[in-house]
Amino acid sequence: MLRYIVLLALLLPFTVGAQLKEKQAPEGFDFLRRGIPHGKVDTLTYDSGTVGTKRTTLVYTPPGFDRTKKYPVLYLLHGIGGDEFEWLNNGTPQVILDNLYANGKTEPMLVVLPNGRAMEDDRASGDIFAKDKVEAFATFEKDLLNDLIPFIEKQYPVKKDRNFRALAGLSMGGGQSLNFGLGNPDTFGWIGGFSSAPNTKAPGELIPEPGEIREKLNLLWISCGDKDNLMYISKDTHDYLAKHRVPHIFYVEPGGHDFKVWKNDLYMFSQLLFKE
Ligand code: FER
Repeated sequence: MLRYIVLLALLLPFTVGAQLKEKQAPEGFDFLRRGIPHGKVDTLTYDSGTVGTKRTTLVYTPPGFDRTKKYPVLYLLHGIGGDEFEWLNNGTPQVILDNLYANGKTEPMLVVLPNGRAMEDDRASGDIFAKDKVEAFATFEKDLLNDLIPFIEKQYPVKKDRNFRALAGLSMGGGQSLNFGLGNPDTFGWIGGFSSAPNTKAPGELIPEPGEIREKLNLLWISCGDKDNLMYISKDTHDYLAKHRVPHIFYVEPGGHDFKVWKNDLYMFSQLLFKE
């Protein structure tokens, strides 16, 4: 019995809810509100040495964006059926974040919405599960680290430090965030996998050195809808992290593999970013 109580005490800080003030986003969190300051979405193209093309990225700047200040950055990644417009069209992150700022609930940050399919034709057309297209999601690690981040840091007044850089995404983008984030803990301090897909590395490969991750990370967030067929990926990752006592949040919410869940994730996750 004592053994179980000790185990529970050890696991408690790492599991759902401990750090979360709210269980879910309240009604209206994603409604466009008049009479509050709004952020802005820019469309930019950057030269990708990785792909050898010019690639498009969207960048949300927060309400009252001031070029004399320096901001933290969240890189927010799409899924297998999406592109750089997926979050904007289906997840309205600009509305969710404007509302959070208006309520004083989140730190001002830039949100970069890249295209995570790093290949010449990066549209989500044809067979989106084709081998070359799936591989392009892995190639994006180089594009992100060597092309996109340096570009963003030249174009915008941002804090160039792991403590002010977050990486999160949905499904394929969740797998990318866990793979690239945990593989580059000196680059990203805040990592979120929403309903992470089978591109997620196996736990032992993802976190070969739990001690390093335990020391370095500011936040590791893993979430999934309780009716999502891909739950086993998040659950296996969570189990491994718990076993190796790596602090993280495992947030299970009602829902499937869809934007209702991912909007809620963004609402919850973004409030934790860049805070003590
Ligand atoms: C798979 C199932 C789902 C897979 C990818 C996904 C690469 C991605 C889903 C998404 O991004 O929504 O077997 O293999």
